[in-house]
Amino acid sequence: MNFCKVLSCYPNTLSVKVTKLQNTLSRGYSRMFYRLSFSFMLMFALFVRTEALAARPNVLLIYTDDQGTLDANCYGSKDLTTPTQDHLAATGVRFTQMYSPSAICSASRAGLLTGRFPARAGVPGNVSSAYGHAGMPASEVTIAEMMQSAGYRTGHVGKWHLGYNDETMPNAQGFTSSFGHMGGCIDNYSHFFYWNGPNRHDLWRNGTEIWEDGKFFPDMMVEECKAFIESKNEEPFFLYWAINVPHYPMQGTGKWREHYKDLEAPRRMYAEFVSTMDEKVGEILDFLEDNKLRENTIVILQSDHGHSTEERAFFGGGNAGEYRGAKGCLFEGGVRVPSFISWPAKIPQGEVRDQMVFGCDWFPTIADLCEIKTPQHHLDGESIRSVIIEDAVSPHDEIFWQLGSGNKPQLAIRSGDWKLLINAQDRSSKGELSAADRVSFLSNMKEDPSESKNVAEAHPEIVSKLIKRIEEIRQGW
Ligand SMILES: [Ca+2]
Repeated sequence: MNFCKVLSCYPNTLSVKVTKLQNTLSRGYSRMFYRLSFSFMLMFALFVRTEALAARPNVLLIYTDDQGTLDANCYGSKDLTTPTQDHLAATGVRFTQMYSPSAICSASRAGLLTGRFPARAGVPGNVSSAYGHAGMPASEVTIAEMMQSAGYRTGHVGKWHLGYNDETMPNAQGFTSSFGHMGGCIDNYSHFFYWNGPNRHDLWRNGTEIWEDGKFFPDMMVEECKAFIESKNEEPFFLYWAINVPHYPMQGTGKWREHYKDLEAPRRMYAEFVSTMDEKVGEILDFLEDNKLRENTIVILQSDHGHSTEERAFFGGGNAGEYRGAKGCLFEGGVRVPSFISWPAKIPQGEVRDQMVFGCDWFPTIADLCEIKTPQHHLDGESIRSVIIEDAVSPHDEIFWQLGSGNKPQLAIRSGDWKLLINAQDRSSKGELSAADRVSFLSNMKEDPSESKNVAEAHPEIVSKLIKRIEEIRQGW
């Protein structure tokens, strides 16, 4: 939290100004006149502060979990029912080329919350889901710390998966309020970790374990979001809703099981949970509307990476269309994600952006939209405010990924139309990868967006150039 001291904090600046005024007045005026003047100035200062804060937009950042590249109606999945996401698209801007910071949960969240490449933020892979283990270093400055320093109240609801000890849980990373699970996934009714043994309960409020046996976690998150939003509604809020859906276990509600009963498995189970998620998000948008907060609330919804093809996800169910890859790999289906921003008061509605943008961009973009200073250290994201509002060119002609650590992390770089993968994996099984393909896989995204053919051998000079660029980027950490 050293960053708080560095940032100019609006309330502190005011109190210094009032103290200076008090000293000046006390030298020249009678005691009573001074008291009246000081009271007036204090009231004026408080009025100015309240007005300034009231005019600032709220921010609701929704991070869905394992939602596939095209898994909303407005992205072309005709078999899904997703009215909330379609409404976000109609009342805001939808991206067709938004890349997630990584293809797995923890790393993607680290990139989102710090605005830095996950490996630079110390989280190239997944962190532990066991109590007592550290996650993202406490020294990293999160978006919540930035917002908090600027006078926002900050809340976390849902999944964390960025550290499971006192130093790295949400309350230590800038969130005044936190409710949810600390590990990678839970059963939505018992709130026990759902991956491997030993079986353990994982539900927390502000660093204390709580028990709410049998309650459906998505419903609880909705209630928590509402309670947070209305708790002190005279102050602007930053709410990070890391909704743990449609991540396995896929526990859609009865309404959606009935709705999709004729769809084939595993698409059926996945669709049930996507629509459950869409419905829960809709409940919060309605709540904002009912409380007259929708107009001046920046709502962002994005998936943390592509859909899962793990056994726990019935080996698939998500839809990446023509794109190769899925969760856990750096082909397009692992990192190209559905993404929306809606802010009816200030940004265009019903528009689509095809520019190449990146999940790390949300940190500086939110700062830019809320007129807040970003920290002094290096960010890898860039503000995409002008992309959103003016349809300007992307600030990026290059994006980099590192997934995992050690001798053979998966690496990828997109540079213009070229994309190179090193130590490539394909979790979607769309075609075979030869030994040479795994070493280096080059595609031209304009000519072959499905990354079906490795053209590394035909373009050795491009491969060398991109490998050199990857080495330069990685020298920074
Ligand atoms: Ca995920």
